[in-house]
Amino acid sequence: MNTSVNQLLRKYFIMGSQNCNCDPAKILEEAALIGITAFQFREKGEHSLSGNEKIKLGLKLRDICRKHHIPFFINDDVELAETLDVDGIHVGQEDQPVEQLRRDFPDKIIGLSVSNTNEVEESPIHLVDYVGAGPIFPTSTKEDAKEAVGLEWIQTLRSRYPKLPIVGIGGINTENAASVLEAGADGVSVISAITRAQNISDSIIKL
Ligand code: TZP
Ligand code: MG
Repeated sequence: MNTSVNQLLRKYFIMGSQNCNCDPAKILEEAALIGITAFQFREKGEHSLSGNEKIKLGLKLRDICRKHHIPFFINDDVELAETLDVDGIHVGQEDQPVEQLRRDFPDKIIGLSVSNTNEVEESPIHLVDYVGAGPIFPTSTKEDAKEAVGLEWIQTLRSRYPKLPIVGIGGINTENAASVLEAGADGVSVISAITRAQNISDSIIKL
């Protein structure tokens, strides 16, 4: 992949079937056509698929990404990372340790969620390719989301790590995306701003 990690974070779309009122493949096709820069398959929480159903959907979404040359990430699921031959893996603080991930997947893009200074200090930041910072704003998409940390969290991370690729997450929409970039993020990652958009194309263009 020729694009640098900070560039591919610019419009980072995350989705699982549980986030959709219609066919996820249809949503991803439109999003890919209009100009998302990365996609993460996050099949998680209430009403999410598992087993063969999850693999089947993952393969379908991965193929859409391949067709449009969009990097395909998996959330947390290391087994599926192999099966789907993903470009990258995103993990949270409670998931598989980054040290082990990096050993197992030396060439994949690895992203880690960080919500506060404590988590950053306890994490091997030098081993990850980017961090997901948030939740920046309140969100109801993730059932167990932590409390919103605000734009200050992006500013803090940026001043501490001038070169680290950072993507904001949580409650980001067409109205507030610019403030996340102004605070120092390389991009915005969104679920509902796309899956619940009245007009997906309009929404992506405005992000
Ligand atoms: N991690 C922190 S907040 C969040 C995740 C996966 C949910 C983001 O969803 P939305 O709809 O963009 O607020
Ligand atoms: Mg996780």
